[in-house]
Amino acid sequence: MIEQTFIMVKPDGLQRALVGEIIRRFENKGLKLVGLKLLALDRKMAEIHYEQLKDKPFFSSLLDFITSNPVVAMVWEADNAVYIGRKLVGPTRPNEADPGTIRGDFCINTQFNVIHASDSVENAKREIAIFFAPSELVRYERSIMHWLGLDL
Ligand code: IDP
Ligand code: MG
Repeated sequence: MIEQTFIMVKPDGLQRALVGEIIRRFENKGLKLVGLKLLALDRKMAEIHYEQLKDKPFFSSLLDFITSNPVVAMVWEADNAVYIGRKLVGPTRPNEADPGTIRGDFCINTQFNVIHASDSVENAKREIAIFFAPSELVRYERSIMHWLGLDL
């Protein structure tokens, strides 16, 4: 099933100049970029994005962190995009993330874990709608799609 997933380079990823590296990994894997923006989250937007974590002890610290500096928000599309996105990113705790994953390769702290990836198709839809108007998701064809098996 062709899906879209919401991926966000967090403030630490932007400050550490990892945006290009992260985009490269999603491009290399074969996902299609359909939405991209650099923005600063306000607290309200951050609260909505992380609303499922509102009872966690780290919620307010997470909001401080995610609103402290700009982020890069992206939507990537592929067959099973949500599952693939989580695989490329790795588990939440960087010390559990294997080398080869983004978190496994680039971070060591659970909060400063560089990147967000949707954890379900339902959450992907919800998160994409927070960050992107429908008109900001761009439809286009790439000839390489045939060779990635994406036009099947
Ligand atoms: P995920 O980003 O892997 O989906 P979630 O459990 O949804 O992980 O948590 C959202 C974000 O909150 C994490 O990516 C991380 O930045 C932060 N976070 C999660 N657990 C902790 C914690 O135990 N301490 C501090 N920050 C945490
Ligand atoms: Mg999550």
